[in-house]
Amino acid sequence: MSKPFVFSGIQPNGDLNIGHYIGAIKNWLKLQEEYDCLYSIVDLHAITIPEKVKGKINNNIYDLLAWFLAFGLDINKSKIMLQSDNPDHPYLGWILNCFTPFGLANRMTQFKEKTSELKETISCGLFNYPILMAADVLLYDCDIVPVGEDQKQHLELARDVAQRFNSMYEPIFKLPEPLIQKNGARIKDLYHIEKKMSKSSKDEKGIIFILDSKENIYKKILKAPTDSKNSIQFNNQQPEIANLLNIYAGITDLSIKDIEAKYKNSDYKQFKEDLADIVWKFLENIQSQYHKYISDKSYLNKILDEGLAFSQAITNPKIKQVRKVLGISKT
Ligand code: AQP
Repeated sequence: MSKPFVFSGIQPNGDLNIGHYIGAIKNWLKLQEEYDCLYSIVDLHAITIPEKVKGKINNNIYDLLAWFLAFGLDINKSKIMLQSDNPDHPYLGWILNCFTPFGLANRMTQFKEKTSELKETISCGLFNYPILMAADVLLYDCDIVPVGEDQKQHLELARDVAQRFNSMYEPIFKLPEPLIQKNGARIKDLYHIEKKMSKSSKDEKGIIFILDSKENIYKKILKAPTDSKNSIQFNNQQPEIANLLNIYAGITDLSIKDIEAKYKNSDYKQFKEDLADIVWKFLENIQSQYHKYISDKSYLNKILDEGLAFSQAITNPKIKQVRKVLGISKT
């Protein structure tokens, strides 16, 4: 492989929102122009909270794939694979479990947050999820892993585990670098500004879904809470306006400075109306692309088959190498 390798994934555990586009997929589109990219629908991660995906995961998988294509992932540049199609992922995941000190895994803040939310129903799979993520990236000798702020700690764990394996056996794993987008890295819920827009949000009025109707988009944006300053400025004292500016910048590619200058003499109403127009025009086009792709299941299956073949061509030899180094293969 001549170019640096990129791996990233999204869980098929709910409907995508504008945050997933601005924080993840938009970045993927740029990366596919420069790097060898493999994007994954990480369904083995999605089942770590089985009650959330029960009876829906199959549809979610195809939806996610159709959204990827609708946003512009180009299968001539990027490959897309379904994580559970390739058993090398959980295979290496198990091996890396054995190389992960419990104390290290037990430090993951995301698990602690989820524990307080899910209480006694929380699964061991969710505890081990960062180790499966380590396997996802280490299998491919990835150079770059685009992640959100909240995944940074998991990528550090992947590096620690790789280092532990490398120093104990042989240096066969490459240490991946995280790539975190600066602006718009985290789009917040319009109503709960302290939380990110998320698939698991229970209150839908603060989430702009990719498949939202025009009416809903206008309603959500125009009614989004703001402060009383009536000044369109990006700062910590105005988190709601800062969030709307991030969405505006994320969709238009204008800089925050340029948007602030454009709305220097405008009120919130004008700004929100323009933002609703911009978001709807963007999503209207994505939605029509999505409907085209989702109706062609054989095409979607073909993409996943190609993604699997591409992925296994890399991971099968890697697993062979891991087994050999560990001494668990036939001699
Ligand atoms: N609100 C957001 N703003 C910016 N980026 C976001 N991402 C998610 N929400 C936002 C990024 O999208 C990718 C999705 O990864 P994931 O599906 O593995 O899980 P996640 O980050 O946990 O997404 P959700 O929606 O919050 O799912 P739940 O509710 O299941 O936890 C990642 O790159 C993420 O940073």
